[in-house]
Amino acid sequence: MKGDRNGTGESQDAGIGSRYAAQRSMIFSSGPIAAIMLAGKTGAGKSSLIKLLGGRDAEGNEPVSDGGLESCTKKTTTYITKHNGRTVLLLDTPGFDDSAVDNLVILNDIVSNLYMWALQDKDVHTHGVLFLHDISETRFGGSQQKTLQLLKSMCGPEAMGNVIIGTTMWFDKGAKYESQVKRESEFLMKYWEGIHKTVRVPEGDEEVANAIIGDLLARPPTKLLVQTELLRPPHTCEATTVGRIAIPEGKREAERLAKEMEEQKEEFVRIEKEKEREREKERQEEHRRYLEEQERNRKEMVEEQERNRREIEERLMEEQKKNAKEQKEREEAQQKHLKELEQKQKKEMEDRLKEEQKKNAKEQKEREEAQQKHLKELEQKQKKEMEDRLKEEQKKNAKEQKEREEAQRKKLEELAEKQRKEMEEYAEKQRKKMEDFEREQEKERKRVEKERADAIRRKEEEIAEIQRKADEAVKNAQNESSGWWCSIM
Ligand SMILES: Nc1nc2c(ncn2[C@@H]2O[C@H](COP(=O)(O)OP(=O)(O)OP(=O)(O)O)[C@@H](O)[C@H]2O)c(=O)[nH]1
Ligand SMILES: [Mg+2]
Repeated sequence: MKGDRNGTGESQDAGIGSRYAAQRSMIFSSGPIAAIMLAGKTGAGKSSLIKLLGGRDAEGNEPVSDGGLESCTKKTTTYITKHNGRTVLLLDTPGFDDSAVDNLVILNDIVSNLYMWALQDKDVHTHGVLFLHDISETRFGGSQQKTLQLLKSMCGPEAMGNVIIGTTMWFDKGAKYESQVKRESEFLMKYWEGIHKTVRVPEGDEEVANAIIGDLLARPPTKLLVQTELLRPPHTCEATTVGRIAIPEGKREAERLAKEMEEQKEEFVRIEKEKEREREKERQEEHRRYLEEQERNRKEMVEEQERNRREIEERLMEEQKKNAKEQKEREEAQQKHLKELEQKQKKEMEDRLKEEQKKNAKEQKEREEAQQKHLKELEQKQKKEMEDRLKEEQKKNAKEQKEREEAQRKKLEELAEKQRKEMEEYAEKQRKKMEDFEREQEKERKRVEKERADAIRRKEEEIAEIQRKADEAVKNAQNESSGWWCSIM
């Protein structure tokens, strides 16, 4: 709406535009049509009434009404119906509530529809507003008052003559009905002035519903204040009376909500931190308890083990004592039994031994006799065999001896022959050697003789020389002594 400066509505957003175009093609085929807005708190019965009047949306769907606490109609929707052959647009609106932000959204939604009607002034004639009020509500609460305020500022004093208040949720009779009647007059006097009329609207009463529509259609078409304001520049909701009330409130509330959200967020973070600290503390405490528990358990376990150990030891000792006693008894019994057994066995053995001895002695005797006999036979046999074998052996040995001697003799002869030959060869060799030796001896002897002769000759020569020298010396000495002797003389 903000950008719609030419007042034609062409620049409305594509969603609204296409929706409107669809509606238009259906609606305007039968000339100008009447438009009525239904308003009121959530659950007042707006959608039910439109359904009762046969209203259908552009897709042919009837409105959805619900008895839940939650608001059923979330978006402003135009429904089309016929009244005495005339096409009527019924604008189903969501109920205002205590939230200014939500109200701003709802208002924007409603206002955009009203603006479209105003733009189609020639085709769409606004015939008024049917405001439904739940008369069973005992209090005229905040959202009721807000709804009233917004509706009044939307309609403006002039259009209030085209507003019908329809009261719903009537009880049939009784005290509750009476109190509803009382509330109805109070409510009318206190809050509404200048309206066309009030009507009681029993649930599902088609006649009353149609009568209301007929009544509004009979009124001259009007323009709600907000429509008039929107047709003037700047064509914005902010510039309308209702917008000036709702928008700052919405903004304030939005800011308040944002602030609240921020505070809540901070509070949440603080609480979370606090919780985390507490959780940490609890965890630590839990951990400490767990450790203590563990320690306790461990101690208990150790004690339990100690107890068990002692118990087992005691039981073991008792068991051992018992076993020792039983063992002793058993041993004594065994000893006794063994003794008896031994005596019995001894006696049996003795008896058996005696019998055995008797039997053995007899058998022994028999065996000895048989053995004697057998030995004798064996001896004789062996003796004979020995003699035969000896004879044979002697024969054999004599033969073998003879053969051996013969062989030895032959061997000796061969050996002697061989030795003789060897001796001869050896003697021959020795003889040759001797001859060689003698030849060598001869040679040596000759050489030695020669050497000796040479030596003798050399010696003789030496002796001759020495003789000669001695002679010469003697001669010299004689010569000298004769001279000396002569001198002495
Ligand atoms: N007892 C009783 N119930 C009614 C009357 N009118 C409507 N109802 C029931 O009230 C419930 C709510 O009705 P709706 O038509 O959905 O109310 P609304 O005003 O459209 O509600 P929102 O869409 O939430 O704004 C439904 O179950 C209706 O059947 C009435 O006059 N008396
Ligand atoms: Mg509804």
